[in-house]
Amino acid sequence: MKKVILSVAVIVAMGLTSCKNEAKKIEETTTTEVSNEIAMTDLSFGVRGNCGMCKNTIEKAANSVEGVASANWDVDKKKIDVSFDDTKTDAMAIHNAIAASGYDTEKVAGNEEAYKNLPGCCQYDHEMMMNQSGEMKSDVHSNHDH
Ligand SMILES: [Cu+2]
Repeated sequence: MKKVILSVAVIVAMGLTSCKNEAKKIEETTTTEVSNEIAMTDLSFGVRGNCGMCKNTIEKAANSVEGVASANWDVDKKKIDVSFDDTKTDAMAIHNAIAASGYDTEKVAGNEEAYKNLPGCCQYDHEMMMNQSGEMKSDVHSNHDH
């Protein structure tokens, strides 16, 4: 009789253990899936510029860097949002590419020669504030993104 009780206890214990193991396995699988997603680094920094033509030049420069997935410069905020693969490039490479096209970033001053070759309307003020809130704009064109 004692033996029967003991074996029942063993079976129950085994059952509990296997349940626990299964739960743990599911948890591990989920974690692995998350870390397997392609890791894109999102970066925002200030870039000076005036208009839509500047936007094209700045974004083209950023996109020319290998590993950059997307670049979006905001004319009101004087700020760029870049998404890139950090196994292929880094933040400084993007700053340098934009500066080489003639535009000042937070970290790198724009190339002078390239700046002089920009269309007149694009020759932005070197004292311009970067990373603006976008609320104090005096321009009639409003860019509704909400
Ligand atoms: Cu411009």
